[in-house]
Amino acid sequence: MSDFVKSLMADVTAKNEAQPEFHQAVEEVAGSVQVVLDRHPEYRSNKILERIIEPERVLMFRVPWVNDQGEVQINRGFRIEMNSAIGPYKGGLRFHPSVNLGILKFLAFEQVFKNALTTLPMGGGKGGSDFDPKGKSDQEVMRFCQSFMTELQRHIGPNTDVPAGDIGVGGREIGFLFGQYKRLRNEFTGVLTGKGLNWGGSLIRPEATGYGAVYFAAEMLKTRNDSLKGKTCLVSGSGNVAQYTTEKINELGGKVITLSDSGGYIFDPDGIDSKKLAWVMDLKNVRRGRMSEYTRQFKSATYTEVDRTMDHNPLWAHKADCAFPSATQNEVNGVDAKNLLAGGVFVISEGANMPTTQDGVDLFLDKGILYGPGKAANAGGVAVSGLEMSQNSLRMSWPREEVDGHLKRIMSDIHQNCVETAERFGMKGNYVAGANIAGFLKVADAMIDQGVV
Ligand code: NDP
Ligand code: 2IT
Repeated sequence: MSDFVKSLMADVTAKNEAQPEFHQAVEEVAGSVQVVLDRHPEYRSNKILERIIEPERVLMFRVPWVNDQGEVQINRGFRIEMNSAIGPYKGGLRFHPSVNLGILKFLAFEQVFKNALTTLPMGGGKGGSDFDPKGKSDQEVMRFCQSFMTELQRHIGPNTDVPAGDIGVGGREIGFLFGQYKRLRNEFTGVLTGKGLNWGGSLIRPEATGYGAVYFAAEMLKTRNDSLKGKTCLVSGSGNVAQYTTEKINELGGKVITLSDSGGYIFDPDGIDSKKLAWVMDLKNVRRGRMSEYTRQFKSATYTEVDRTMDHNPLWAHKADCAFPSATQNEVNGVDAKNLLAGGVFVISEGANMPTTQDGVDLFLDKGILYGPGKAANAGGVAVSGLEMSQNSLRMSWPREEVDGHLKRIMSDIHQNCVETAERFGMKGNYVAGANIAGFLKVADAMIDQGVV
């Protein structure tokens, strides 16, 4: 680590106590952009990186609501408005009991660079709550969403800050949040993305993150004159991103042999084909059940429960060609990374945000495999959110093929930008450096143009 990064990290850790995920995300970007700062002293004298790591605004608020038993519940709500240099704050909302300030700051920080890579005019933000939607009735989720939006609405707007979904926030939650915003503000605007199709949503938005992560993998494979056809793939998670990752891999001729949730994972050596995937989608999106039920339905599969005493996740130890971590942060550690390499995996496209720990990332880069970091590989979701905003502004909706065409082109442009930028800064084939530097340059130049704000 250089002296600059060391002293920056000493400041970051002192000022942002107990936020290990935020420290981790900052350290990775700082390590990548060091070479840029050396070549461009104006970024250093303008304290660009020091400004980027300080959110423009952090909102934290009480979310009181009443459960079905009539008891008062209190959750904590957040919105991190990280950076608006290139457009309105944009990024998802996460509802999960693990949510805290540090996790949302890491996500908002990553979002700034990701959104810059999409080629669309979006700043970075993230928000959410420690509310756990699991086991709650639709009525409870609605009351929670209404209370959450009652405070959030005063801070957001279609030209200010445009939230969307993330873990625990899908179509149902976006509907309840949008309804309350409209009621309180008396305006029908594109203030959220991921909306229903008949009230301002965009075709392909539900599919976009997963499809995009697979398009990104296909682009990486293309650099080696290869494709996804016939490739065996490991996918983690079983939510929005994992589902559409699986759908697109199947479409392109690959085979998915794993899926998971926080309880455990299933291994299905016959592959999770479109019929099995339809069953998983019903299980997760309609019945809101657990992956453990899969083996009762499909005898070809085995289920392994999560064992927190293990130093690795056995999902990543299966033999395969490609891996798509699509559940959550730090789900692939150094031991998992070793296991992936030992099992033959040479393509990793991250659907989740920061799913790999730094020692894992270092190992992948060391071995020179095709490693697409989340902020590039999963940018398709927010990119189509940007297209939803455009359609809302035009008061139009584009056909499926048109949005999918834009998504494909954007993923290919992001890939190209990562490749060229890494090469320009002497790190050929390093998509981490490429993504971090390309995202940084766009935001840094906009910040310089706009003065010290
Ligand atoms: P969902 O809520 O739809 O699904 C999340 C999945 O991950 C579930 O299977 C869930 O299991 C599992 N999971 C969540 N937290 C944990 C945990 N702590 N340990 C183990 N498993 C966990 O979320 P998404 O699919 O939308 O998001 C998945 C990842 O993709 C996240 O990292 C998110 O930030 C990222 N992402 C999402 C985008 C989007 O458009 N939705 C865009 C870009 C990135 P369980 O049901 O048991 O909780
Ligand atoms: O992490 C992400 O990029 C998302 N959760 C999607 C954000 C968005 O605004 O669509």
